[in-house]
Amino acid sequence: MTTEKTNQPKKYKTRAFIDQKPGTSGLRKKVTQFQQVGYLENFVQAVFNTISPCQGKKLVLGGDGRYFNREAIQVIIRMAVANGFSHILVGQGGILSTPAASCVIRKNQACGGIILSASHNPGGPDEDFGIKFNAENGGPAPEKLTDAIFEETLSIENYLKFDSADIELDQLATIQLDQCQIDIIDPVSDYADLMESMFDFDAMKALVSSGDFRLCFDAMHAVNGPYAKEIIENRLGAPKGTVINSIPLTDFGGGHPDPNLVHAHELVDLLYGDDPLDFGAASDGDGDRNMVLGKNFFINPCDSLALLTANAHLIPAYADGIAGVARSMPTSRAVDRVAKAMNIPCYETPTGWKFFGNLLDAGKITLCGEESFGTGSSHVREKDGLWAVLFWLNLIAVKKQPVSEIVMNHWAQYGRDYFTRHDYEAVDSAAAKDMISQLKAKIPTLAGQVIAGATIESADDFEYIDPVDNSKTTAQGVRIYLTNGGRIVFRLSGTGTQGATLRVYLDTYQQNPELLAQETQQALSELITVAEAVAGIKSFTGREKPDVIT
Ligand code: G16
Repeated sequence: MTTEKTNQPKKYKTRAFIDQKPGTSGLRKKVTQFQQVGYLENFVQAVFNTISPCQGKKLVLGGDGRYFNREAIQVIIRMAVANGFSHILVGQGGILSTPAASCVIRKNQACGGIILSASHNPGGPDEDFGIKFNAENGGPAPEKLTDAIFEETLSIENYLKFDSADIELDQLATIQLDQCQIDIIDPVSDYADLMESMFDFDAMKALVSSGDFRLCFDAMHAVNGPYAKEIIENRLGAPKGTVINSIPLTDFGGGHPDPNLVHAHELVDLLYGDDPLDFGAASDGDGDRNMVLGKNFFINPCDSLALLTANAHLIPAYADGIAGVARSMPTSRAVDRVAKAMNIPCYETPTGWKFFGNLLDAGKITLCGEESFGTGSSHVREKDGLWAVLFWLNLIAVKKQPVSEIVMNHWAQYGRDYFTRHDYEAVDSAAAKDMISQLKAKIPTLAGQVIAGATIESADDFEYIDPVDNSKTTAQGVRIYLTNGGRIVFRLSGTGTQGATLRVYLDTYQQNPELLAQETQQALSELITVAEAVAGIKSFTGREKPDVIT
């Protein structure tokens, strides 16, 4: 153990910032905003004030390794010590994936953790940074906590920080700083052990080392590289080089660490070429999102949730059954059909992983997921990219079928929910808000109207009452249901850092066996026309087409 010399904690005067309201997942802003004097410190002090007293408590700290991660870690350590924490667990190199942070918080019974990430948003000096607080259950702070943190940021006048030298982050060590023990921990091992305890590693080893099954995991130069190397290559024995882009870089190699068909193009090329691999997967900046691909085959995240639910009994961790499932409102209703057949409850929550926390803690659900490439379970309180990939590998090892066959068999049994999301990014905020408010104004008169040939059955602005604590969350997106089974949802993203991002979600159900293998945009083309006719997307946004289609 090394002991660092410190001075007394200093109380620094600061001025409040008015823009520190956490969004869907923490506070996300440009790096340059975080670099303003006192900006990071104010938010961190607001967190500490909200959860005070901090004396004697344990805190977990880590991030996705993006630009400004290391600097922020040093600041937060000094502040945490000055605020009286007795123990801080920091991922080596300042690294902890979001699900691993959740795992470490739970395993060590910490009072919570600070995770530094802007998820799938790009990194670098002119790109994005983010910070979020996870509570003692390991999950994102619920709304009442983020609201309280925001209130605190508006009136903050001082923050506490020690004046001490930087902590060495790259060596596993225990350092005593004043009254606080700081452990630099291996960021991977606890998480990898948890995964090994949940899945049938023997069956998966046989699959990935058989030579007949070729796979690739694209870590997208982001945090999951070391985790995927340890689990997929070292513990499961996949050939070296199976994990690509495995070293976390501060700018993610200049790309978007967003596992979708657009941004994970290096992986997509390997799964859709002349000689495609059997299985491909990618995860995002902080390791909580996932994309899974089969040979020439994309698994929509909504379908993935439905399939994992239907097949959970084949996985050791869920062999005794699952209590229930949940999906975010815009996610397709594919999982609802499976839950109905299994006679288990299915909850519909607002967008944001924090809304699953109470349901998981209360044991009402075991699996949950979102259209935004997030799937997870009660093993931690975050969505978990690598867990979803391992779940799929375990499933393939048991079923001994190609990915496409597994999915098509599922559609044959349950029908298929075609789903797409159209994103209009960085649009003028006022225009986007205007579009949504005009749409809301139309809600009372929409039912019964025929628009672009489709009859509207009902429309509303989604509200959620948490079944555990009865808290109410309003204005979570405009839902329009058509009599033909189609659904359109409009909402503004809560994770962007520039202007507004309009998300239009479209899904429809198809049972006709002849029509289960259509191209998604084609299958949804009529619904796309209705969405434009009802909302006037082009005229409000000034865009002819979406920037990103997933
Ligand atoms: C976060 C949240 C997710 C949400 C996603 C998109 O994910 O944890 O629950 O679905 O943002 O949110 P929005 O539509 O408001 O942009 P991540 O992976 O970005 O942390």
